[in-house]
Parts: sequence; C-alpha cells; structure tokens
Amino acid sequence: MPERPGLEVFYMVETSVPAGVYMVDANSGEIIWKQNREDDPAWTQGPSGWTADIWDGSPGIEAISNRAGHDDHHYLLFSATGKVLRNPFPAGCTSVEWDGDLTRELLSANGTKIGNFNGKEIIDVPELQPNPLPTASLSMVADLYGDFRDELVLITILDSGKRGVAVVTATEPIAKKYVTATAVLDYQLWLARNMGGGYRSVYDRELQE
Ligand SMILES: [Ca+2]
Ligand SMILES: [Ca+2]
Repeated sequence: MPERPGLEVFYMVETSVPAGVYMVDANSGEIIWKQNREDDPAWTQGPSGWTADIWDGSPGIEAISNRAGHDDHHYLLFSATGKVLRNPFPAGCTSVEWDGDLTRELLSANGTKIGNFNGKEIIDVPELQPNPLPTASLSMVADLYGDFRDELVLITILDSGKRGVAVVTATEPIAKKYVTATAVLDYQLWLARNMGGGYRSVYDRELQE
C-alpha cells in the first residue's frame, strides 16, 4: 500500500471460522481491511493465493485468494486497499517477470502462456511462450541467473526415462537495468524456503535501478 508508511502483510486464513483474507500492518498487527466468513458465508475453507503488482491501474500490489476450498477454484482479485477488482479471477495463474516492464505478467497453462491484466481481463501475449517443453511440468518461477527477470524451472522426462531439470530464461534484450533480486537477503531466504517444497509463493518487490 504505497500511501501507508512501512510494510503490510497479506494473510490468507484457512481454518473455517476466521477463513478469509486480512491485510495487516506489519509493525502493529492492526487489521487494515479484511473479508472473511464473519462478513460473508461464501468464505468457507481454504484460501490459497498470492500478491504481486500485476496492474498499474491500481497503486501497489494486487492480492489474489480463493475462498471456498481447493476444489472450488473461485478466486477473487483485490486491490491493495481491499477493493474487489475482479470476481471471479481466472484460476491457474501465477505471476512472472518476463518482459522487463514494471508490473508482473500472469503465467498459465503450465508456463506456456503469458498475459497481462488490463483491469478487467487477462490479455494473452501470443508471441511470449516461455515454456518450450509443454510436456514438462512447471516447478518454480524465480530469478536465478542474476537478471532481474524470472526464470522457469521445469521438470522434464529425458529420453532415458529419468527425470531432468530444465531452466528457461528470457532472451529478449531490454534497455533497462535493475538490481537483481538475488542480491537481496530476503529473496535468498524466500528461494531457500520455496526450494524446500510445500506451498508455492510469489516474491514481488519494488525494482531498484
Ligand atoms: Ca498495482
Ligand atoms: Ca513485466
């Protein structure tokens, strides 16, 4: 939330009674806004989601959460201030920094499709197809090579039948320079946590030139 000093934490709570989402002041724990089962019985179980700046039409990050369990796939997109920007929001997306502009793109279809959110819908960019191995499964999206843009980590099956790991990076030159995320300790810790398995998360940050 650019207009607030300090940092915020976006919580997604899975358990049934307080199931919902909460934007909280990281310093004080004060709830800035929330949507949960107390307000709306549609919030039943589950939230999974993430935050990233995917649209420059709304200041700061956007936040995505499902609200009714793993099989429901009913996602909502919130602005940083809690306004519902899209209901439902398409399921099956994660965010990626691929094109070098200041907002993140949306990656779907096992890493084969990239789109941009325009405030209403996701507009695909057909010429950007980061995953050249559609039979491989997308394992991770992260900046590994020290370019500030992300790489895709794919699990593939080799001709021998054994599993292999492929890393795909954006090759389109861009006339911008930013400090790589891997120079930031927070990012290194996030990478280590995500390599350990479990829930996937998204790391977004303000780019520094
Ligand atoms: Ca935004
Ligand atoms: Ca971008």
